[in-house]
Amino acid sequence: KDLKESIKNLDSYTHVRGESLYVDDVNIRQGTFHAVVFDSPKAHGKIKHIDYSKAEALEGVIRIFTYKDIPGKNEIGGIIPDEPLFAENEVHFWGMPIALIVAETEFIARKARDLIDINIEDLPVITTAKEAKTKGSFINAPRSFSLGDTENAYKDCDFIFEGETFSNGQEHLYIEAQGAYAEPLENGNIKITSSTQGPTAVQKTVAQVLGVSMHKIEIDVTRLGGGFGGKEDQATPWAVMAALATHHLNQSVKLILNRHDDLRMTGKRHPYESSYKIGLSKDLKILAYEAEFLQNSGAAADLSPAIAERTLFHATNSYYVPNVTTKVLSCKTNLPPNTAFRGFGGPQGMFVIESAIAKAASEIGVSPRQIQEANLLDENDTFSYGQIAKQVEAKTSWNSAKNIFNIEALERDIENFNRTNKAFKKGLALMPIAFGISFTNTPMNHARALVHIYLDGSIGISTAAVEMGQGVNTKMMQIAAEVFSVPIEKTKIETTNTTRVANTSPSAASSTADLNGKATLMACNSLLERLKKVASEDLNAPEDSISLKDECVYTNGEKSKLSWTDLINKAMLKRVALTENAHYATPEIHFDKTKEKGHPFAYHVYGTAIVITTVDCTRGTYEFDSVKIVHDYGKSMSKGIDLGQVEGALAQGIGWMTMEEIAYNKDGRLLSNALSTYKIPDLFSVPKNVEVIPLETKGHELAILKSKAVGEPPLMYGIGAYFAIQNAIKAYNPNYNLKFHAPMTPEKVLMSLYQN
Ligand code: LUZ
Ligand code: MOS
Repeated sequence: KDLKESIKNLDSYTHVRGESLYVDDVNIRQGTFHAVVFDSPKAHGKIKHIDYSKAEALEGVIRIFTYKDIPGKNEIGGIIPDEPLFAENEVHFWGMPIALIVAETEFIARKARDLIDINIEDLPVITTAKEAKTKGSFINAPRSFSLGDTENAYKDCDFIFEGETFSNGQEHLYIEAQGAYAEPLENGNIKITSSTQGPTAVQKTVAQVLGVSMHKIEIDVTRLGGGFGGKEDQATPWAVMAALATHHLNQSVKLILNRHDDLRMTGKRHPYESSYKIGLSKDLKILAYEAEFLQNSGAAADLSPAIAERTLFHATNSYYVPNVTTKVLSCKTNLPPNTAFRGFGGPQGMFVIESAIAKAASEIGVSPRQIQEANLLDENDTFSYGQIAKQVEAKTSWNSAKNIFNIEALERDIENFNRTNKAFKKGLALMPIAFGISFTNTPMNHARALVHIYLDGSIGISTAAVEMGQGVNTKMMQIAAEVFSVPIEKTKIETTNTTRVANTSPSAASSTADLNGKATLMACNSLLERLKKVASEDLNAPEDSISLKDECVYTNGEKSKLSWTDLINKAMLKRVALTENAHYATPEIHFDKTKEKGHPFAYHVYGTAIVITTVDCTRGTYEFDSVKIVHDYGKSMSKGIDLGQVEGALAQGIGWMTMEEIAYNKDGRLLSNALSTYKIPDLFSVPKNVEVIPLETKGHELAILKSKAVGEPPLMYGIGAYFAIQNAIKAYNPNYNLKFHAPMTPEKVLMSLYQN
């Protein structure tokens, strides 16, 4: 049996039985307290007065903690130290934590929250990036990438177009809200169960806020009910608050946000306001491209500077443009600090160049697909950041998609449909992607694995990987099962715990399986070498003749008398170590921020999607008939899991581009604050038909078992949905003036259909 073909996400067994453990399922110890966060009811202002007395007097309230109770630093910022755990004298966004109410029950803590009186003197509220730019309100200095010479290149262009785009934020909507459970151990040590993608960030920040050493703080993660980037940085504050209360009360404290609190207090995908200038030759080559990206960073840096950087990395998507100037400004506003979200700034960058191409195509009077096709990356082309493109699959995936799905026939069918239908119009768009794999911050690209073989031959594996539904645990088990040739049931993934694997990077950047998988592979291979030596001595056969197969030792391909468990027993008797710890750091990558040049990515993931939509021109509603994809998995090590990642990312990308609409009012209050006002794709709105064909390639050496990273790249296929709808609108209304303002909600579609 081939595990690559047949393996399922092994978490599904406990999921469907309702037995999977999340933070809220931790067995809480007797006497555990429950906490609720008191947050700012204003987006910007000076705190004049807070009266906690009525809340404190409520029966069952244990204590209310504020910044005054912090023994260490009131600072949780990761990249830039600009974010307090609790507001001191000013509030900077609606939902900013001010205090933690600890009570005997969550219900009491919530009741107490309503009894707090706060008086805030209003300060001016900035909600948009443009406004922040006008007022000079920034997180940090702008970043800029350049290749060639755009100024000169425009002189050679036959066509030049300029325009503006907007893409809105996106709510992560992990099914499991943010939360943590802190318990006191002896000697002031604290163990925290956290729903985090980054256990080390939590450990480090707890230590910093409590003013204790990291070794006193243990973080444990079984799995998350989704993360999508929302728990890369923003799982931290809740864990820190729970730990702070535990530190003072010497009692366990549980803090789980409810959906309303989570939506209001946490940051989202960054909205971007951008402008572009694109120059093309008569034969549709993009000769020059300029873009300025205004990132709405929110009230603190969080991961914004890294996200801004990735926008620049992906500003030209899968196209080769010889002359590029891009600039990104992280604009400080009074929204909750926006944060990592699947794609990490890449999708925002790609939307702009796709908009520029759509605009150019419409003005020149060609199909956008002709411009896309004329500019796809080739082997040895240079990205604007200096990396030379290798093993490029831009054209292969594009041509495969066109051929396999017969693009001419699809386009003909749509033309026929549109000619014969008045009330419904169809639209089609192609969406090629190229996404760089690695943390763009080179030092983060490392991981470790700790592998034990127990004396009965079963195997326990600890890594830095956090399971969040992406199936990484299954992939890690597959690696061990394959190296030792034992059934996957003989392997187990332990919880992600900072005492077993320390100083870890978050599970993010699509890199978790690559980094932790390579470390696991190294650890398993070291153990295998050791075991081969034991077998060689025992069987009196040369080491290089030994192999393992189906739980047996083979010599020169002949089955020996030694079984896998016999071999482990022999190793024990010979006092051979059956534990190994391995460290992996991605080779070859580097980046020089002073020059903004380097080779930041281990490799790129490519693919092409064809998105087909039908718009109801009476109502403005739309459906997606089909999405047809040729995707570059490399050599997928877990076909079912990887297909699931593509399908899920696609739905999420389509949601971002079409129906998910975050709204703040001008006072900075979140209006889309419930699932009645914020819609994500459900079973009825995902594409009716999704076909994903793997591109045949040889895979990449830096990908785990040549199986390329799959978490984020397919989200960007969803960008095609915007342009497919736009093409359907054009088919109905020749007066429609192209606008690039995502999401393309039914309301906007309706307005566009009847614009004249
Ligand atoms: N997180 C991060 C990420 O810290 N650095 C990255 O480059 C990244 N890329 C994608 C998603 N998360
Ligand atoms: Mo991320 S957007 O936490 O990979």
